[in-house]
Amino acid sequence: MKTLTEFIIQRQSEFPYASGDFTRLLNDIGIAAKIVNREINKAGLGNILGSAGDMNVQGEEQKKLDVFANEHFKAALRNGGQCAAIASEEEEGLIIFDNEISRKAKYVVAMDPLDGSSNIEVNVSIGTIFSIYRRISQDGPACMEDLMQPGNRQVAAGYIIYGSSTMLVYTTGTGVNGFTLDPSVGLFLLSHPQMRIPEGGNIYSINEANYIYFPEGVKEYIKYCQQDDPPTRRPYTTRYIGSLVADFHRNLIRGGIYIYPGTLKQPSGKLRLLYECNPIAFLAEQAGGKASDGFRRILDIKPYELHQRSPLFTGTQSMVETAEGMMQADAGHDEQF
Ligand code: P6P
Repeated sequence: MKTLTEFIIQRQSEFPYASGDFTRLLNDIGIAAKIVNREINKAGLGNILGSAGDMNVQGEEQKKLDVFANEHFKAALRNGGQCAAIASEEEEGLIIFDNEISRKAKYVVAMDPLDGSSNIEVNVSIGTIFSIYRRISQDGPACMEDLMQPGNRQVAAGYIIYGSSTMLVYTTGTGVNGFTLDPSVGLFLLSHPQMRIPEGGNIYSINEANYIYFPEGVKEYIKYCQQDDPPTRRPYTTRYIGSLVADFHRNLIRGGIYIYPGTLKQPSGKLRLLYECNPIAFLAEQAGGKASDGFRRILDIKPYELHQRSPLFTGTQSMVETAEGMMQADAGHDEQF
């Protein structure tokens, strides 16, 4: 089976930036992923579980593994020399690598070092999400402008899912490929070439506890999913892990829709555009699926700040379009919130 490095090098000729820098950048991410994976897999044995005793910029309790993952991805990207700056869920501001080598780096990275960390203590799959852009600024330190690019400017995006097995799934715009970590040799091996989201999915993923706060279009879509209509495989099955990477990965393989909509309490939703919605949207589209905020294509949204949030409807194209239709039909009739 082909290793991640062999795969990237073999396809390097397809990259307009085939200087080897991207290969090294993706490998840096792979190295950090293996280190984080090792800690996650034995989290119950050491002192790495539980709260770090601090809140992140989002006002969410930081877990020790959140901090561990953030530090290791930051170090791998800084030391690798291919990344000029990172935006991280665990960092309030832009982290600029202002050293001689990184100032000349071509890329910047937005990442969620450990998404779904509230699931760590209960041994449920969690993930790392990353999004890679070519910087806009020329030589010298990177700047905010480099991260304020719409998702359609991503050169690559992916995630690592730390589950029953550990996988790295990524795209550079020519399809989605999945690599499974063989811990016995410490290599990611190509196990899922050219992944495609199946049409005709019948799984919907949404936290229905927020039902009364949902916009009418979402309420309508949930009722649609629950109607008895065997020819369209309804009622659908509902699956909600509470870990975006795990819910998306299942839908990528089985087909389905994941929705985190805007609500009365959080009109822009909970998920962050830069390092959750954009990378997932790039993967969804590259696998033949779709991703929007219910109205606009996620990848066309121009960011205005690092941690801005966006509603997310993503997965099997026809399922997303049905949900969008209900959102848009209701949009003009009455206030959404
Ligand atoms: P809720 C995890 O905190 C996360 O950002 C996503 O991974 C997950 O899909 C979502 O939030 C879960 O949020 O409000 O349903 O617990």
